[in-house]
Amino acid sequence: MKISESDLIINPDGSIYHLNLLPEDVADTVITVGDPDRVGEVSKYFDKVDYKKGKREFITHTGYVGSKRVTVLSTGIGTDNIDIVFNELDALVNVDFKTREIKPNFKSLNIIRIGTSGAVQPDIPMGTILASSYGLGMDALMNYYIQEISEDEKSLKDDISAHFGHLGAIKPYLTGASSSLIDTIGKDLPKGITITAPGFYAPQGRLVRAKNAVPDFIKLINSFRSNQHRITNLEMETAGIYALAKVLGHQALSINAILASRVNFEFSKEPNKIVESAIKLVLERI
Ligand code: R1P
Repeated sequence: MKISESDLIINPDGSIYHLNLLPEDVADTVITVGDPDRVGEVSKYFDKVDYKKGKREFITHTGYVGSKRVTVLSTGIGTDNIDIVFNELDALVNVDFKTREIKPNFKSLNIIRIGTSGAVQPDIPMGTILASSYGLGMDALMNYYIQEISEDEKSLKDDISAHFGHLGAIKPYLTGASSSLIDTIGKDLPKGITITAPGFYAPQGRLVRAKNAVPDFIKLINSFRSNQHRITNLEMETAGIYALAKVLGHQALSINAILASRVNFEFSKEPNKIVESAIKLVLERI
C-alpha cells in the first residue's frame, strides 16, 4: 500500500522532512543525543566521518568506528521530538521512498541514547554512568500508539501505577530496554527504571517559583520498590525511545550520564567530563 505524501513527507531532494537525511545516510547503529552540540563530541572519536547534515535541532554525522558504520544524531529535548526522530529513522530504512511502499525485508536498527540525567537514589552519585533497564513515561506520547507489552512489563507498570495512585490523570507507560543491548553495552553498569518527564521543572519535582501540584515528587518516586526494581533517575526521552523502538521493531538502550543528585540537591561541577566518559564507554562497546 502506498503511503500518502502527507503521511510521509519527503523533501524535493529525496530526504525525509525533518531529519533532512537520505535513506543511505543512516547506519545500522545509531547513537542519539539530546544536545546538537554533543553530536560533534561523539563523532570526534570516529575514525572517519563521511558527512554531516542537519535541519533544526536534528544534526547528523555518519562515519566509522573501526569497521563499524555509525550514525550519531541529535533529537533535541523531549518525547515529542522522539516521535519525529524514531518515525523518520524507521521510514528511512523500512520504506521505499520511490514507491512509498513498505520494503519487504524489515531492517532493525540498534539505537543507543547517550543522555544526561538526575539521580533520585542516594547511592547513585553524580558521575555514575547508568543504563536504563526500563523507561517509565509520564508524558502522553503512547496514548497515540498501540503498544503490546509483556506480562513482566504489565505487572511492573501496575505496581508503579498503584504506588503513584494519586497522580490522577497521568497514565504512565513502561517499556524494557533491548535485552541484547543491555547485556552488551550495559553489562556491568548500574541499572534501574528511568522516569521520562514531560518537562524539566515541576514535572521533575523542581521547585523554583511556581507551586508544584505534586510537592513530594522525588520522595514519591524514589520510595517505589517492586522485587529488585526501583526508580533511579529522571530525564526526558528514554521512555519514548524504548516504547517507539519496540512498536517499530528496533533495539534501544539508554545510557545516562548522571549530572545531578536530586536527593543531595547537587549539580556536577564537571558535567562535560561525565558526558565524555559515557560517550567513550558506548563507543568502546558498540
Ligand atoms: C534537559 O536538560 C535535557 O537533558 C537531558 C534530558 O533528557 C533533556 O533532554 O538529556 P540530554 O542531555 O541528552 O538532552
